Amino acid sequence: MKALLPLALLAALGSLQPASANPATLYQQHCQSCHGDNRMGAMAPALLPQSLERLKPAEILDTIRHGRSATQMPAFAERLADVDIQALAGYLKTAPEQPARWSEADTAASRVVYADPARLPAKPVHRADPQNLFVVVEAGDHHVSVLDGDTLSPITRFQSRFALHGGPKFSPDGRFVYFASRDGWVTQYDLYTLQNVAEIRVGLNTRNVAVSSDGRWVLAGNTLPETLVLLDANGLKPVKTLAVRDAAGKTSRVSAVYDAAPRHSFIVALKDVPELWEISYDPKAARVYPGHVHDYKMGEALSVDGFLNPRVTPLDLVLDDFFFDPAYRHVIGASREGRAQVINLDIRRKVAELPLDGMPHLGSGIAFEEGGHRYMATPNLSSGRVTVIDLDSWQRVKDIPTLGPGFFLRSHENTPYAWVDAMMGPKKDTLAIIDKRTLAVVKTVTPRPGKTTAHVEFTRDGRYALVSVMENPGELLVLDAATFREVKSLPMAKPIGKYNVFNKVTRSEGTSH
Ligand code: DHE
Repeated sequence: MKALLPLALLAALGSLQPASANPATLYQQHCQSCHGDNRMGAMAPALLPQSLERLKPAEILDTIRHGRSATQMPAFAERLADVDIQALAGYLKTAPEQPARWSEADTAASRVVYADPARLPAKPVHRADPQNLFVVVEAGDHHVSVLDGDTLSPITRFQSRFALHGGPKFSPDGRFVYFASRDGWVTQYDLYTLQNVAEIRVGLNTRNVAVSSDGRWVLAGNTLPETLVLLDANGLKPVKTLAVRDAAGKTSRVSAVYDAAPRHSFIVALKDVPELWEISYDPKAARVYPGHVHDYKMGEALSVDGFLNPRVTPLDLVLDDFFFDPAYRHVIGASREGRAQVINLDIRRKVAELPLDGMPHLGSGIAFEEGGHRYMATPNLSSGRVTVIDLDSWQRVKDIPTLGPGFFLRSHENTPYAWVDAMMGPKKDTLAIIDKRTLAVVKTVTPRPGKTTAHVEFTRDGRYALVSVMENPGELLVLDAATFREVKSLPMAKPIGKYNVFNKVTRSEGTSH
């Protein structure tokens, strides 16, 4: 008969956990050589709480235990006790002992030039139409594929920085494409010679970049540190860094930066203060008030050069997701709490409130004309419907029911249809096809049952829709835009976004800019 241990002793034994080693020491011994001093990133990505906020604790544990395939991240399950792995995972979610800093000098020192922009050949080294290339971001193994848009076949594939996010942006002639990675790297890539031109790390955590419509500037918006970094678009030399703060000195993370081509300016959305900034890159820009617009008193001289300096529009709440009307005169902004407003960028005031309650994903909205009216349509992140708004009256015209909350909506001038996913809900494998003339769903397609299918971009002529099966291994599907039938599939590693040079540089109204 087994001896029974007293209950109190059993309880005490159960609460005894083997002690873990000091996680800071574990980090130095096992992680620092790749992930950098103070966890700021080196040849491997930064491991700061801000860099890891999109990962669930179980995913962090899994990566430490089993490594990451197709990268140099090894598995530690055999090398470290599980209690040490857990301590390390917890440690990575806490702020580092030394606050993470990234200065202008760090930015300047990080710049790498791979090819002298002045010596690049004038013509492409490939035979594809340079205006009809697609750039596809593959998140599964951090690569980018470049496709010939006529034959829809790959012409090259190259490794990118870790975790590219947001749309890559193109120079006005479509020759260069600029990528931003979540951990601060900006890359200029030449689509003629299929090589990197330059790279620079502008911060520790970056939202996105915008390229000026005159092709001279790249503006990067950061959340860590809270800065905007202006770069020369030809070679990525840093030009200036702006600290992002309000009149009272409260700093703000940047939510996103946009190029407002007709205004010759960048628009900057802020995450933590109710302001919208506009930075003109027109050399003839009117002078602006020095410091902050809140301090401005009528009659005072406007004494700072308006060129490349911010002009502030005060808001009555923080808006951080935006849709611009085609003329870039108005911007519809949505707050995290689900309120939406229309701001006129000329008079710098709110001109309408919009009843949008499904968490609209305005950044993915599209504009179109129908029956003499100008509309915009947006998917909703918390509700299965596409909301259509009349751009003249700022009225909600219709909510089109779909099979679930969606992330991306896309169309093209040459198709009567707009395509939306339902990737934020259980029907993540479906795409609803909406007729822009009747504002009704005409077809729902499920090309790969059970697999997340989203983000459509059309070919230059609007004949085919390219869709991502966002799995690893995943696929890039080509569907006929009129019959909705599949015509081709290319294997890819979790393709996310794809971007057609022509649609982007001509600012097709059915896609993002
Ligand atoms: Fe994005 C664009 C914000 C999560 C894929 N995303 C953008 C833009 C913003 C934004 C502001 C527009 C910038 C631009 O294109 O220059 N995204 C956010 C978020 O705030 C959010 C919800 C959370 C976050 O931590 O950032 C978020 N985004 C995601 C994803 O989970 C997606 C699906 C996968 C990923 O790679 O992270 C994702 N976002 C994208 C893509 C674009 C994008 C593919 C560009 C769309 C385009 O067609 O231009």
